[in-house]
Amino acid sequence: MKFALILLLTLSSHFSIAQLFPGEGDNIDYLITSGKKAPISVGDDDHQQVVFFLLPTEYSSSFYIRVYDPETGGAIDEKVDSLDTETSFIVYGGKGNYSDSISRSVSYQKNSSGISLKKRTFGSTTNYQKKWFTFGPFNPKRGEFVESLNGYVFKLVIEGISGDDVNLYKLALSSSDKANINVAGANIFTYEYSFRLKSASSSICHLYPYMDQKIVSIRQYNFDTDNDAVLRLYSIKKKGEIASVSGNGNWGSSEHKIDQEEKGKCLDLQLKKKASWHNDVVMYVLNQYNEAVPFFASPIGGAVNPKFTFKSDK
Ligand SMILES: [Ca+2]
Ligand SMILES: [Ca+2]
Ligand SMILES: [Ca+2]
Repeated sequence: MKFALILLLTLSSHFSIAQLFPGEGDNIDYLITSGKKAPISVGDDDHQQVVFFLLPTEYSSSFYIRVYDPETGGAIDEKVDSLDTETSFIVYGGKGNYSDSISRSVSYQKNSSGISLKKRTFGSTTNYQKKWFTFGPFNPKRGEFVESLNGYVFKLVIEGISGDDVNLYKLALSSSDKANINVAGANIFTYEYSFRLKSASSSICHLYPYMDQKIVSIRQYNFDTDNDAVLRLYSIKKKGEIASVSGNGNWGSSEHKIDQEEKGKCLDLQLKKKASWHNDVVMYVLNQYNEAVPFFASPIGGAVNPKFTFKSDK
C-alpha cells in the first residue's frame, strides 16, 4: 500500500522535544511486548511490535533510535513467575524494509525485509532499568526512500523471543545519542499498536490512524480490552462515534464510514478507561481493501497538535 499523500514540511519552530513513541499526545506511557511463552490473554496477540521511523528528505545528519527500559528486568515490567524473558530489537534500513508488504502485516510474520543494521537482545537484567539505550548513529540515506512520504524510512522489529513476562518500554527518534532531541519533520508510525492503557479510571488515551484519499470505510480491531474501556472515534465529522471493544483474550471490531472531509487527516480514536488496574491492549485499523492503516505518533491534519501538513497526490 502506498499513501496517497505527500509530506510537506511545515513545521512549527517551537517543536523541539524528540519524537517519542508512544507519542506525546497519546497519553500512553508504554509499549508492550510479551515473551513468546506468555499466553495471549496477557494482552499481546503475537509477541511482536513493528515500528517505522520517518526522516524527511532534507535531513542529512546522523540520527539515533532510542529505547527506554529495553530489558524485562523489574520495576516497569510485568513479572510472571521468575523473570526469564528475552526481547530482540532489530533495526532495518535499505530497500524493502518498508515497501515489502510483510512490513504492514497485522498478525505475526517473520519480518526481516530490508537490510539489518543493528541488533541487540535484552534479557531480564537491570542495566537499562528506567534508562535509555541508544541504537546508531544511522545515516538517513541508509533507509528506504519512500516518495509518497517524502522521506527515508527505517524499521524497528521488536520480538519477545523467550519467556512469559511482559516487557514495557518506549521509543524515541533523536539527533543525539545522549538525550532526546527533535529531528524537525520526522515522525514515527506503526500498523499495529501494542500498549498499556493508563491505570487510572476515566483516563483517556488517543490513537491517530491516518485516513488517506482512497479510504471510504475502516474497520477497527482491538484485542484484550477486557471490556475495561469505552472506545469512541473523533474527527471533523465524528463527535464520539461509538466503536466495539473486546473482552478477555479476544478481538473486538466495528466498521465505520469515512467522509470526504475526514481524508488527509488522522482520526482521533479514544479509549476511556473504566476500572483502575493495568490493562494491555493491541489495536489496528484496516481500510476497505483490508490494508492496514498507519498510526502516527505526531498526528497529521490537526487531530490535537498539528505539526504536519499533508497533501493528496491523487
Ligand atoms: Ca517468567
Ligand atoms: Ca522494559
Ligand atoms: Ca488486556
